[in-house]
Amino acid sequence: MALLPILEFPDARLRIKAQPVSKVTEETRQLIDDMLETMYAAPGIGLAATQVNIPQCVLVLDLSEEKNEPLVLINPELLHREGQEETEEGCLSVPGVFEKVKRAEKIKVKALNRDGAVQEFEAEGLLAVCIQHEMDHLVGKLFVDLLSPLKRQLARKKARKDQRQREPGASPAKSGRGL
Ligand code: GNR
Ligand code: NI
Repeated sequence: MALLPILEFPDARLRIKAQPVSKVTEETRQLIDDMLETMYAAPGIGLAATQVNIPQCVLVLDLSEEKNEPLVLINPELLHREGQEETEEGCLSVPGVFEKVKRAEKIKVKALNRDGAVQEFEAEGLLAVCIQHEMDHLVGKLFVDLLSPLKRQLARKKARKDQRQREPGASPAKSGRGL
């Protein structure tokens, strides 16, 4: 098992469209185990392979309190979506930014599991939100892309500012209002 570095906005590699997994192998399962470890350590409730610089259609989730109910989706497809809900989202690749995003309230998903078997199920609430958020990562989309231009701009500025503060010296902070 290994902790994988998580790419952060505005890294261009977050925009790469992931390729479907042609065959679920031991290598895929190794990636899944590393992704789960990375997600739990972050900590987060979901992680897409794109975020760890592996452009393959693989995502992991765990919304349980005990962090012992991992969900693995390989080559996920949305078969159905209905309703709309607004939830405050965050993203491990956009640290420090939390904004409300509108998504389908209920979805039906088809995907392979870690054994390569087809699974089909319905999801709603935070699980549905999270699956849609992770599937967006697989097509190079971030939740900040769904915000109004003004909020997206603010998110971009905040991300830059936070990055400067975490890596002092890399790019000196501007004076004034920090924009
Ligand atoms: O940990 C995460 N929490 C979260 C909260 C609300 C909506 C989506 C998410 S996903 C996020 C982890 C992440 O960035 N996955 O891509
Ligand atoms: Ni994310």
